[in-house]
Amino acid sequence: TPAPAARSFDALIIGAGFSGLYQLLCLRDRLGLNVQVLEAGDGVGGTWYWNRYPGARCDSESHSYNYTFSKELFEEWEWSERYPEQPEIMRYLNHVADRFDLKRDICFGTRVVAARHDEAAGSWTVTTEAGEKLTAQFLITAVGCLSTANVPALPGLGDFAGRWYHTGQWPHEGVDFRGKRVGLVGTGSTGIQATPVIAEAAAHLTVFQRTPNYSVPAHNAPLTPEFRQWVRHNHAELRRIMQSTPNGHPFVIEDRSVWDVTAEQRQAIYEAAWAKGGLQFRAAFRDLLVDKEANDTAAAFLKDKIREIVKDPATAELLADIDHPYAAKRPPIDSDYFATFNRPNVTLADVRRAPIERITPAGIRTAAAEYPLDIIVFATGFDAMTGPLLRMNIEGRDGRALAEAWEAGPRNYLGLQVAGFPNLFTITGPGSPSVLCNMPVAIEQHVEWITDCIARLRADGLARIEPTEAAMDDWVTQVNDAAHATLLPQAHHSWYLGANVPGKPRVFMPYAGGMARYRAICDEVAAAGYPGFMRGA
Ligand code: NA7
Repeated sequence: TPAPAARSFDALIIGAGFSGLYQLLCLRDRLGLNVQVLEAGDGVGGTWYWNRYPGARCDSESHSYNYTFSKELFEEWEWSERYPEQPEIMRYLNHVADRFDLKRDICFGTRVVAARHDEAAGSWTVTTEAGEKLTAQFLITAVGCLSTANVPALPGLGDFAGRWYHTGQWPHEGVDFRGKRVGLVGTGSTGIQATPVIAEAAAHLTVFQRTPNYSVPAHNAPLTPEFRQWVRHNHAELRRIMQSTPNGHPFVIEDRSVWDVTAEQRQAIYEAAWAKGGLQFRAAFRDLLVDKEANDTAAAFLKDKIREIVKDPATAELLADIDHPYAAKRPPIDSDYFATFNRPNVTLADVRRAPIERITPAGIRTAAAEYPLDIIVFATGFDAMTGPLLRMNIEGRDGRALAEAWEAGPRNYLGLQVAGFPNLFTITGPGSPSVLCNMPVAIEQHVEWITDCIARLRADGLARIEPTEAAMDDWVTQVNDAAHATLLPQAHHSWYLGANVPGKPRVFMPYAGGMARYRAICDEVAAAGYPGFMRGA
C-alpha cells in the first residue's frame, strides 16, 4: 500500500511550553492560519512538564512569570507564592491552553525526529518518532533552551545497582527518598534548589560539587492579598517596566556605581539586597556585571555569608571557593541551601580536586573515596540552547544539516533565522537574549515579532524569508561584542559557553546586550522592511 500523504499545514510549531502555546494562539487566532503543534510530552508545559524534581520552582517572581499580552488573563490569574512552584506553573499553562482552546491543535506524545526543507515545494516536511510525516510552509521551533538533559558519560553507570535520575526527566510519580542514601551531582540552580528538599527526606545526602556557586536567599513566602491586588491593578505598568529593563524582570537596576559609595554604605546596600533576596540582588549596583573589581565586592560579601552560615569551616571553605565573578554564571537563588550543610545527614564531596572516576554497582567512586548510594540524582544541567535544535536533525536547502552549519558554534540572525533554512524560526534560539532574561518577556517578544513577520510576508504576497550570510556574520559579531562588554565570558564553566558539555564548541551563545536593546533592534528591522533578510515569492 502507498504511504499516506503527508498532512499539510500553513505552520508547524514544535513544542507546547510558554513559546509554543502563544505562537499557536497568534498564528491561528490572529492570522487565521492552519496550524499544528507537535509536543513530545503528554501535556502542555515544556520545561515545566519535565522538570518535576523536588524543590522545582521558577527563580523569576510569580507576578512577572506569566504572559502579559492579555490584560484579562493577567488579572484573572492569582499566584500563591513569591516564586511559582512547578505544579502551579503547570496549572497556569493548562489554564491558558484551556482558556484559549489551544489543546485541540496540539498533538501530544509526538516527538519530532527529522525536519527537511523542500526547495521546489517551498515547504518543510517533519517526521515524527512514529513515522508520521507532516508538511508546512513555516516551521517554528518552540523547544526551549534547557530541554536536552546532560547526563555525564560516567563509566559504570549502566551497572549501578540503585536507581538514578536526571532532574530534567523526573518521573511523574516522584521519587521516595525515605531511608535512602542519596548522591546529588551538580551545584547549579537545580542542584541548589533540590538539595534542601532531598536532605529533609533522605537518610543521607552527599552533594558532589565540581564548581562551587554563589547563591542568594529567595525568601519565598505566600503572597499577601494586598500584593496580589496591587499586581492586578498594575498590569500596564508592570508590563511597561518588564519590557524596558535589560533582563525583563519587574525591578530596575540601580543607577549607581559600586564606587559611588563608601565601603560601609556598600555593606549596608548588600545587606539590604540580601534581605530582599532573589535575583534582585544583582540590581544593587549598575556595574556589577561589567567591572571586575566592582563585582569582587559583591563576591566577597556573598562568600562571607557562606562562611557565616556554614558551621564546619572546611565545608564552608569548599563552598566559598568560587573563582568566577558573581552572576557570570546564571546566579542561583535558594531556600536554605547553605544551611543544609549543617545537617548531620548531609556531606559535601569535592569532585573538582578528586573527580568522579566511575559509578560502581554500589555507588560513586571519586579519586578520594567510595560513596555507597541507593539513589543518584544528576542535577547536571542541559546541552543548552543548541542541543534541543540539533537533536531534531533539521536539514535546510540541498539537504544541508543544521549540525553542519553550526559545527563551529551557532550562527543566525537575531537569534531567529538561519541562512539556508528558509521559513524556519527558532524561538529563544542561541543569539537571542532569552536565557539572560525573564523568559516569558523574551518569548512574547519573539512570538510577536515572528507573527508580524509572517503577516507582512503574506500581505506582500511573498512566500519565503531567510537571512543573508552577511546579516548572520554581523549578528554573530554583535553577540560576541555584547558578551565581551560584560564579565559573563569569564565564567569558564558556564552553559552559556557550552562548557558543561564535553566536545561542544566554546561559543558564548546568548545575546548579552539586554532585552530592551534587542527588542529595539528587532523593531527597527521590521519597520525598515526586513533588511538583512531575503524575502521572495
Ligand atoms: P547547570 O547550571 O548547568 O549546573 C550543572 C551542574 O552540574 C554544575 O554544577 C556542573 O558543574 C555539574 N556537572 C555537570 N557535569 C558534571 C560532571 N560530569 N561531574 C560533576 N559535576 C558535573 O544546570 P542546572 O540544571 O542547575 O541549571 C540550568 C538552568 O536552569 C539554570 O541556569 C537556570 O537558567 C534554570 P560545572 O559547573 O560544569 O563544573
